[in-house]
Amino acid sequence: MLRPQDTSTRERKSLTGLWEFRLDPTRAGRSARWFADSLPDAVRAPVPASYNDVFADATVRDHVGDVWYQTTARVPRGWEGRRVVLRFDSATHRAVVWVGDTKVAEHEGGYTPFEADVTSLLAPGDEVRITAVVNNELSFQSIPPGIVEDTPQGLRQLYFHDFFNYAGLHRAVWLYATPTTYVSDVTVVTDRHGSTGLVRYAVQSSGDADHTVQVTLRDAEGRTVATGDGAGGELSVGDAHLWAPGDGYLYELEVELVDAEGATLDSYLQTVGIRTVEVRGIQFLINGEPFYFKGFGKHEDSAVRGKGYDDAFLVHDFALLDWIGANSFRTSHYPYADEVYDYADREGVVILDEVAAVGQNVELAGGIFGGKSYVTFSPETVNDVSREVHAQAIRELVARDKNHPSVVLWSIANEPESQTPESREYFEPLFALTRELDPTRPVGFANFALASHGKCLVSDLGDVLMLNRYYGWYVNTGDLVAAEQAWQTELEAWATEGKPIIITEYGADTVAGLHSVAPVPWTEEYQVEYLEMNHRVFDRVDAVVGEHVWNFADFATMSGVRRVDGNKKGVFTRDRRPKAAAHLLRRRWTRDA
Ligand code: GCB
Repeated sequence: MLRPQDTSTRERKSLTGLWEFRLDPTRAGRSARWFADSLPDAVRAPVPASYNDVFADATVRDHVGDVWYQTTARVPRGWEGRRVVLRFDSATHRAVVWVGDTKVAEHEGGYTPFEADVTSLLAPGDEVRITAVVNNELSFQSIPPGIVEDTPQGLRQLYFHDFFNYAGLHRAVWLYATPTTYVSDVTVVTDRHGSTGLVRYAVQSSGDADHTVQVTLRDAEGRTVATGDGAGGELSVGDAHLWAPGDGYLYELEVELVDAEGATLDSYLQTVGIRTVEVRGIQFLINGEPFYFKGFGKHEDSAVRGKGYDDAFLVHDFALLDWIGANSFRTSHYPYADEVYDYADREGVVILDEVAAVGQNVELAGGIFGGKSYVTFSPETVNDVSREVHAQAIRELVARDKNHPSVVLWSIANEPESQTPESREYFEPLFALTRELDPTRPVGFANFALASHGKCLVSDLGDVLMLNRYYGWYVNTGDLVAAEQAWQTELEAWATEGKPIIITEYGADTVAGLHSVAPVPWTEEYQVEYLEMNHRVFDRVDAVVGEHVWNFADFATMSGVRRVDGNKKGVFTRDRRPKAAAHLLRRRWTRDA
């Protein structure tokens, strides 16, 4: 799905700011048609932000069900005769949207955009009412899954993943205008032959006007380096400046629809990083060079705004990644805001892009969170309907992120049950789908400890092995000697598979400022020794091609006996101050720089 843009033929208007907002605890709003007028009894809430923590009110924080957002916007007068689209960059976890009294969109899944052509509902110069009902309930048929319990005290949301169920309008909302004959999709795939870069492009367009497609590729200085005609083709760039980790060099492809007189009907700008990605034997190659992933599993998480996108945190987090010597991160455990990928493209930071399938493992969650026991994959729990929701989430992820050079792998789940025949049956078609949607990027999923080597029935479907392991934390707690041996043994077993291994999680909860002479769990000293132990193990196994510490920063979770004000495995605190481990990682990750 293309982004809203300002180009010579397109304009966009951001609708971020304060919206009218209210909870709907009795789910009255849909039948009472709250969209049809000013939202009754509303307060004001920021967009983008999770609504949970902005009010000093536990009822809002813990609300289960519908909330309503409403705003009014003036349609620019210059948009006469244009196609006008309303776009939500996300609504967590699902939404229905009305313009005036007309329902225009309905979307399932909290982390990908959706939009509606609203041209016929607005007149340029007029004010228009936009209403969204956003629902945060998780069920076995949602990604991620959960269970809503109807208790005498009200609805309670249980879920199987370890981050707070923040909800609301987490990202920008836009009105944008395009010509009525317009570019509707662009796909770019890059390759190289010697020093020549190849840019294969495919353009889709819609609308009635006769047109042809012209493309112009410009370098970072704006010089034209290649041009092409037609809806698809291949451009050659002599002596190409490749996109590479640490060198986010971008070309820009201008896609134009041109009429018979040569006039431009529409112009869309697509950034292009020329690079290749390949798994060969136990290596992960970017531009033919072995790449070693250094970085983190992250979260979109900060105080007050929750999962709300924030420019300042974007720039600051990338500055910290650079400071510490990280070259990559995983968008654990859901697709992040578009702006994050744009920034990674420009900074030359590598991304493992993950869909929101986290917690399809009720056995694990039952143990960790004290929930009830269920069977993960069954007709009553994660079933064929869930798989279709999961498949759609993968389609939307690939459609949104396919052109980002920073994205080098699709991660189609985090720690699902993967040691049962049912799990293999569930995942086989999803791997096939992802490869069909994008044959150019490796596919994987993050494996969890109970599906260890020899037990996991899904790992062979992936191009790389992605392991989340907590030797020295959840097992061998406090005993780093035993942990080192056990970890080494398991890793050597995985190495016999002949695939590259990325350690996608290893970490220890650490309370900033808690110190001890002896390496005692929860202290800063223990986190340092824990990481050092892991690094010794990784450095002894050739197949390990990357290490992503869990987590970049402390983050909010649901309450529980194992969580003190959230998950404390951050190398930075939630407000992004370094723990001692940050300095250790900086030494390790910058030593060859
Ligand atoms: C995991 C999960 C991650 C948790 C982490 C932990 O394996 O993938 O979401 O936050 O462990 O800290 O327990």
